[in-house]
Amino acid sequence: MGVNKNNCKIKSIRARQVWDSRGRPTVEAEVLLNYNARGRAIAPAGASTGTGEAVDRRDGGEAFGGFGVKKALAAINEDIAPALKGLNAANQDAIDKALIELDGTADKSRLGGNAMIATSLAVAHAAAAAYKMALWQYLHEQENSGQAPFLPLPEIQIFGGGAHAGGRVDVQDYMVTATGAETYAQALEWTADVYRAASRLMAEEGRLHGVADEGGLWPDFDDNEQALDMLVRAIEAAGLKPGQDMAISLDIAASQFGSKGRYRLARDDRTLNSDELSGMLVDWVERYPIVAIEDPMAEGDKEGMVRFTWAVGKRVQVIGDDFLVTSVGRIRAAARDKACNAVLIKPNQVGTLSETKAALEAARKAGFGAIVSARSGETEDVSIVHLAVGWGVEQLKVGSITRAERTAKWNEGLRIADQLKEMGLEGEGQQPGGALPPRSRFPWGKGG
Ligand code: 2PG
Ligand code: MG
Repeated sequence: MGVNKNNCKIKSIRARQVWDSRGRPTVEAEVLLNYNARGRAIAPAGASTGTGEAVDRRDGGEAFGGFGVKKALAAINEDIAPALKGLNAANQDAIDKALIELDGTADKSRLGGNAMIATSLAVAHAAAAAYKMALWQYLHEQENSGQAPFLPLPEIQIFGGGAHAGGRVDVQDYMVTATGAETYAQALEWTADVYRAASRLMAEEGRLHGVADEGGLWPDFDDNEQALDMLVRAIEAAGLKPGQDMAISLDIAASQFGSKGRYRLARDDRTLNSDELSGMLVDWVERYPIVAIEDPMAEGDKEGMVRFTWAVGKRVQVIGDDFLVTSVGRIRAAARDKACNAVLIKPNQVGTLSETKAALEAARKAGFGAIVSARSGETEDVSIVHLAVGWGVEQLKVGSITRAERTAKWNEGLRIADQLKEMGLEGEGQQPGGALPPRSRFPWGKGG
């Protein structure tokens, strides 16, 4: 890549407090290299988190409802900055190893997963800047896969529920995914049509309460299934064919309303055991154009996950989020047990870029699908889009198609699509607007 290693030496790192989409403080790290290449990244934050996630370090106490990040900022300024000074930012593995050793805990609780991921990503941005490349391109070159880069297929929220919308429905994310779209740009256009149609239908029926944490409509449904009917109607009202052009994808986030053996669906006023919840979801898969279900069971309900995957795993993606927490060990175990067939990849769940990449590689080795994902608390940071394109990940989940912290990511994908075209990197015969991954990479594209 022709850049003097010396140019990539870390000169300084500083942290600053910035604000996220829920009005909470969060951590931004800024890394400066010799000759002034610079990189910045901001840590996101979840609301429905898996217990196995890297610790999101917060100050507690009165200020900002306990969500202050002064200690995480101090960890960067006082511990991380001196430790990484002089290291080569282009050697991400060595940087992350240094971070992990400095932290010294299994759950990243000493420095804080938020301090660590902001630093780790900022280092990658700075190295890419030194090479005068966008982050996606820098990562793609390192992949050396010989594959033309493509844009990920978006999974986009239409209704928000669970912990993101005051529990008005129990299921957390009702999303659509444009399985029939030719390009990334078209996937976004179709989704915007569905969102608008859903918004109109909901308002007409007096079921609209505003927007939820990730920009999806905050709905008032009588039960969880009604939301599925509404989604199908909205897809049709947008002039699209449910199941062909546009399919449904759900994040049940079941840990939020139950644990092994007892799931309380407040909206439906019933309590189900693991078998019954699985049965309800299998029934939904039979009756609705659903192609993916995330965290169908609580994170500790491995038997439930195995049963559900056995029942529908050939046709739909069964995605582990809280269940896998971007952990290599958990992904391997899930593959061995056949407890799911896809993984959500969230860098802040694990705390460093190298460990995120390792999780992706473990997923690929297991034959799992992969979805790079934002968190419910987000900012203008668009790093995850670059990770998805640079690493050749098939899918991207960012929340809805409204609110700037969400559209910042979708829009960055549009810019990257244009850049691929400018650089002549789009594969032969591909449509402008960013090619999507081949359908054969998805369980629903394999015809059975
Ligand atoms: C999830 C995410 C995004 P949170 O559960 O997949 O929807 O939510 O960031 O709150 O964990
Ligand atoms: Mg989830």
